[in-house]
Amino acid sequence: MRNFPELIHTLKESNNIVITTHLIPDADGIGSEIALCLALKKLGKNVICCNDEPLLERYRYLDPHHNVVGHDQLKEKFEQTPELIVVVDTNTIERTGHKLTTLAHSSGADIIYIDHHPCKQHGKNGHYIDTSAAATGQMVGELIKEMQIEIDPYIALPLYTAILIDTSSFRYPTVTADTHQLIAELMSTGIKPPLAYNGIYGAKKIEHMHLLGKVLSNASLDNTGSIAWIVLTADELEEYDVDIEDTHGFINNLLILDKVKITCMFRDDGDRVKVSLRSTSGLDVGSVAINLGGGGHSHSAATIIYKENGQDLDLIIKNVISKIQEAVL
Ligand SMILES: [Mn+2]
Repeated sequence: MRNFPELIHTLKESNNIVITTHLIPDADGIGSEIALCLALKKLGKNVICCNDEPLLERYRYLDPHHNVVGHDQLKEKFEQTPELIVVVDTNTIERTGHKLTTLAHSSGADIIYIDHHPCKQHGKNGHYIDTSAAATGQMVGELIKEMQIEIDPYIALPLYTAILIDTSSFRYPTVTADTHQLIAELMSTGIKPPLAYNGIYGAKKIEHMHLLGKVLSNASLDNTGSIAWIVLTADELEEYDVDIEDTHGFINNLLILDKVKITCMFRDDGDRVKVSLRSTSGLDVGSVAINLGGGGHSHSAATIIYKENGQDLDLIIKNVISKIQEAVL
């Protein structure tokens, strides 16, 4: 729900502002917070991005002015008590981690959520929740435009990257003409796609490719040919020395299969299995994930299944695939 006037009023009335995002942040969370931070600085605000942990090396190109700190560095850079905490790309304070949750409670700051995930805050005054938005980065871009703050290349690159990553390179049904309109405006500041694309997708190690090759060579298809899946184990991650973060995109490789409507990735962590789901067909994997105890968007969702009662990985896969078949085919 776009409630720009109230949101903009709150932003303009506040001076000491902390922007944060969810734990283990992705480029949408990080890009959105950096862009909003730079925009609010142009209004003369005392503002900083503070996450549970410092920025990972791979995202530093988005933050040349060092506006993002980990919570433990906050005091050095930001002495004031925040009046306002803006949470982007998630919609509960708990998802920002216990350090930020404690800060929110102890400071007594107001909290605003800017997010595109389905949630309880939907429709509540003051927050900016749009579950149809392709990325939080798109929402932040539209907010910055509505505030008539000039978008410069330092704001444009994190927003471009946020939208690129959350749409898996513009391939989901959530991508609209408005998305591309904003992308055009971002590019007109002079930023170039390779900078974002290579920063996110073009910085892998050779071990990453070897693991991807192994995982893809064992990809499976159900008997209808419309559901494809891959399996990744914690042992393989260790063996190939690949970061979990680097494996999130593995599932996207399945989306190129002819007639495939839904793709899954099962990551066996030992005592539990993380199940990621993607859809490029308009079929709703979000409700499938909810049925399995998880959640997410209609095109991208996930859940975690614990190996209780002796359930092994094969049984979990079989159950999940048949649940998907029942739900959407
Ligand atoms: Mn997002």
